[in-house]
Amino acid sequence: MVPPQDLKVDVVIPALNEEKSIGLVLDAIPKGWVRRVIVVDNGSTDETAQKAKDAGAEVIFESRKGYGSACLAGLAFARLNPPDIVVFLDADFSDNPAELPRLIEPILVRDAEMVIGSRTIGPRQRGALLPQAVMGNKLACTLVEFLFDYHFSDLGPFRAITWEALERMSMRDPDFGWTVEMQVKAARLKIPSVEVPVSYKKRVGTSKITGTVKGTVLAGYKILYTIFAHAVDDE
Ligand SMILES: Nc1nc2c(ncn2[C@@H]2O[C@H](COP(=O)(O)OP(=O)(O)OP(=O)(O)O)[C@@H](O)[C@H]2O)c(=O)[nH]1
Ligand SMILES: [Mg+2]
Repeated sequence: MVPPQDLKVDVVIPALNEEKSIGLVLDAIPKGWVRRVIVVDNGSTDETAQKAKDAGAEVIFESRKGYGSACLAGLAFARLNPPDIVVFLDADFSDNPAELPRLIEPILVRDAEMVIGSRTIGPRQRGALLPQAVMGNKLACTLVEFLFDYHFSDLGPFRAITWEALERMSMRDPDFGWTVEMQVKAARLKIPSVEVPVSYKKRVGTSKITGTVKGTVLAGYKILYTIFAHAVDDE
């Protein structure tokens, strides 16, 4: 498929000390599909920002720490000149950016407004998703299905969503609850969502979340908390 000429797709990439991988990620993004790539540097102490600039990305800085804070800063920047679709992507080269059109196509041809790249239904390199990530995802998706009646098989970071749907969500989680917040809000707002398989491989560089005990505990806690908080809040 060729992208429609007037389609505006912005990619938002939160990045914290990813100098080894950020260039690989940016080089692999299919340029014809994307208007601009916004890398949000969250206080990296390495060459992440310079590498991202060298590879042609717009780099913004966010001093409030956390994955969600970085995403929010990227969206605040995008809002000055909003796209039609936002794609979120991690900076560690676990996902394959070349698969980006796969995430956009259901929005163009199938009336989907949010498309989750699912790593559990896609081919993944052995050991790319650690056992704690597989189990945590399964538990979270089971709870979301039970409480909100929407089926997801993953909380994967590689995802596309229309600007309009994203604005309706009023996203706010500053850290690890970001991905599940978006999915729970999609369910509550009945935003048409689909999943497509994406491939996943071992990250380049050092893990900050599921590869560390602290990251796993904090992320697991925050994800479950986010699901239950939305379940009891019926505004
Ligand atoms: N902005 C920001 N980004 C972060 C933070 N922690 C992690 N990231 C980014 O979020 C993405 C995911 O972090 P990872 O360390 O890969 O976590 P993970 O995918 O659970 O773990 P791996 O299995 O090791 O890949 C990467 O692009 C990181 O650079 C943070 O505090 N702030
Ligand atoms: Mg990762």
